[in-house]
Amino acid sequence: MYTMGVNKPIQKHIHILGVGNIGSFIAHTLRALRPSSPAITLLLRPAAQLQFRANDFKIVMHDAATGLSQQQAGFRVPMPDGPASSNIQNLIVATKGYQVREALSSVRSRLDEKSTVLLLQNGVAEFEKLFPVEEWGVEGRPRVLAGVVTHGVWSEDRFRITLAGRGETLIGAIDGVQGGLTSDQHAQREWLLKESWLSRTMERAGAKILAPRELLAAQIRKLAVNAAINALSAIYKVQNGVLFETPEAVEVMRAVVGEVAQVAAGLGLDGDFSEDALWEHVLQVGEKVKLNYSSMFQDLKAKRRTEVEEINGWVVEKGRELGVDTPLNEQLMKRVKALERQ
Ligand code: KPL
Repeated sequence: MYTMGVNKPIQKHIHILGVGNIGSFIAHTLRALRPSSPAITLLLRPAAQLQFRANDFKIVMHDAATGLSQQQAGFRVPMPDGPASSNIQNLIVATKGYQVREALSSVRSRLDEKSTVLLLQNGVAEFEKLFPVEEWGVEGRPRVLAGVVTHGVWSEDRFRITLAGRGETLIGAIDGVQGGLTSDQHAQREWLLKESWLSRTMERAGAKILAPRELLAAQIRKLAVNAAINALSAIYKVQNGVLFETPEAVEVMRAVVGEVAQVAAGLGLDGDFSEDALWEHVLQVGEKVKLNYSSMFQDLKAKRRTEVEEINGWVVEKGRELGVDTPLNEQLMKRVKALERQ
């Protein structure tokens, strides 16, 4: 721990941007850390601040496996007249994938090369797209990690979440779809994973740290899960588990995963990305989150834009680049987009 003056410890600080289901879950987990939990500021919009106030400034989590509910308090929220421009040391971005750039812009002046940012979206985060040199300069870009979250979390009300299935959080350094970090970048990212306070704190909170090359592989496995489950569960308005009990849905999901496998084959990943291996992974995660309502189901229900473009749409786009046909992913994307418009 860093110290200031004689004995006065400076509490390390994490800001969280995007406090929906996953953001609330991560904030709750970090706040519950013992013997010491970090200071956490939730960067909430004014309307959300009112909702947070109505919830007594607490995040309540009901764990469906144990039947227990736990509440965490002591979160900070930005003061209307506070030092909004102070530097952010550690930022977790848990917004939807399509909101990340805007979210980062909103705190742009508070981030610099000494800040560490952890991105927690569905889909595949691409460093150069999110932190373009024209906007950030080569030197000014923060250190960036990305995480893959397979916990099943849903909510009836804001800041009151249900952990319907405990999955895992995997954290790694972004290597880009083309891969190929320089050895300098590699060393820097190895350092980030092993030494950075944020990744060590996330590790204390149960996250697993991946070697740099493993992140993209984990993202693609998760993408197979989301591509198979999310759109169908949203279209048919069912819990994740219902899909696995319905033979027609299983057939479609398997074929969707087959398309992801073909795209993955073109990405030159380490490991087994055959249709069988990816399907096995989808079955394993599907079992853990069978009682959950997928994020896409929840988004459509709440009339929010979904992440279908970042999930099935990403498969279609990469497929085009690689010359792989992905008609089922395209069809699912179109159907969800049509439902979004209704
Ligand atoms: O990531 C998810 C999501 O809903 O977005 C799963 C793992 C499918 C849990 O519902």
